[in-house]
Amino acid sequence: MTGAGVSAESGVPTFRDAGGLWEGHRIEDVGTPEGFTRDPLLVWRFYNARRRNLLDVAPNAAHHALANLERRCRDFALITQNVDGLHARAGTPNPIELHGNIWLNTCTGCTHYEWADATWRATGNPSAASFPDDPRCPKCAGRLRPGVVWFGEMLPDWAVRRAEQAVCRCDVMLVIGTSAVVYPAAGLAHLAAARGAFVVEINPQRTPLSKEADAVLSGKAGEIMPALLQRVASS
Ligand code: BV8
Ligand code: ZN
Repeated sequence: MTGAGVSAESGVPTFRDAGGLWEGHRIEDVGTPEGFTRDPLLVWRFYNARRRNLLDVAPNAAHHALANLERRCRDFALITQNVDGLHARAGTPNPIELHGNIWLNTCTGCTHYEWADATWRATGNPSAASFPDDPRCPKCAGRLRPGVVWFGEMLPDWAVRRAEQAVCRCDVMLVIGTSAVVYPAAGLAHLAAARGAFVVEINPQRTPLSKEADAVLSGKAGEIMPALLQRVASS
């Protein structure tokens, strides 16, 4: 399971590190449905700024090592709290995106949804991506919102179910680059431990999970994951 730290070496700001995404913004204003209802243009400015930043970043060695590890493992699941889509761009076939995807737009008035970077995917030209500040639904003209999970919102059922099945059957769970404070995602590591998995935390900082993990590898994901892959490949 990964958090924002796995994308830090790609140049994507984390949330709670110094200079992180939440600085300059109150979570209540840009990370909740109430904030979106109160000021949708502010929220769209926040998400469009993140989308623009993502045009200039690429998956890093940690994303690639995880995609490579999956190809070597008989039974592997990649769970992420991240919405940046970098695991998929690194070749992970079916990332379990617990908190949605920043490139998804969903309609507040009907079931319509669309990929905001569809033109980019079609043309391979990132600058073709558009960033309207108040996008509307082509079906009902309702306001579109970013297809992410905000605080106080339920996570997608399919994602929680797949994630729980994976952590209940795994022998080893790597918890990479997360401050382990946001639930229910953070609870997955505790569930894995309770089911007897060997839980490894990979993070330069200690977190509330550190004392429960079976092993803590202190360092950057972009350095530790390739080394771990090397060890697995040679064993
Ligand atoms: C829910 C949106 C049921 C997408 C995010 C009171 C009222 C209502 C709810 C609650 C409440 N009290 C608690 C809750 C539950 C709440 C919660 O957990 N709150 C916490 C903060 C106390 N959770 C929810 O609301 C969830 N829904 O519970 O629904 C419900 C419904 C109603 C009422 C009650 C319950 C929804 C949670 C999802 C929220 N959406 N983001 C987006 O814009 O991205 S959360 C946001 O934080 C991101 O998704 C992010 O993924 C997530 C966790 O952050 P991290 O990924 O860990 O990132 P962070 O910056 O924190 O840490 C980075 C780490 O990386 C650090 O440890 C750093 O050391 C490390 N690092 C840095 N560089 C590197 C590195 N590691 C490795 N290598 C490096 N190079
Ligand atoms: Zn609609």
